[in-house]
Amino acid sequence: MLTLYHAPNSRSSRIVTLLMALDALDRVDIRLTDIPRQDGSGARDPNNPHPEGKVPLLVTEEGEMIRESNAILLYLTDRFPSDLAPEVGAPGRGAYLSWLFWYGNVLEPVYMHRLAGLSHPVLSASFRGMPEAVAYLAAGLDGRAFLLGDRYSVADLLIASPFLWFPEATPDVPAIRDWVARCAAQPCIARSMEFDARSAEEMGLAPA
Ligand SMILES: N[C@@H](CCC(=O)N[C@@H](CS)C(=O)NCC(=O)O)C(=O)O
Repeated sequence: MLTLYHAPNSRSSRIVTLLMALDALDRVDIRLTDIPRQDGSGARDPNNPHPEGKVPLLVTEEGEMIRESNAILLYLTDRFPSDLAPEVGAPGRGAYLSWLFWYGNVLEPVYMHRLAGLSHPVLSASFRGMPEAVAYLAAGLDGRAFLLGDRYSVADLLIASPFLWFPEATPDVPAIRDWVARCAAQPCIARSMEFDARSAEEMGLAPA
């Protein structure tokens, strides 16, 4: 069985959301894991084999470790094919891969730079900035309900995730705000939040 190291209300919640959407929660052994949180609570869990003690971490039946949210999402959507992600060779696969990797390679760094109040010519030369990221996202949603077309996909699950955690960070662009609301309304989101609330209680963590 696959094993997922998961901390409630963290980046690994996105993997639980996918498992909910795939109805595949029973295909994965979910190990609830403590992590150091930005508010000073929590601590590294010695039972978590992630090289940096982070989550998410997926371990395959063969003992291979897969780290990084987008790599894990890709692995799981390839392993459990569904209408949430185009398979290799299917139309939309290129866009799917591009959005997954754009999230990790561009959106998250740019978002963190802004949160930290950082600006530097080296950063903007490599990543551009939030206005460019917002414009790219808005262009991607032009004439579409979701990033890959008229159907919710794992690209939406991942890229909308920071705006579901921090709604105040949602760009003030009607197409993006409406898309975030459509993503938030997916049943897998509510199911994943319920799972996290139960897991947090089980671990004795404060509610999110
Ligand atoms: N780029 C990684 C980031 C993973 C990450 O930073 N996870 C946080 C939880 S939101 C964590 O485990 N923090 C604990 C720590 O930094 O020790 C991914 O998306 O998987």
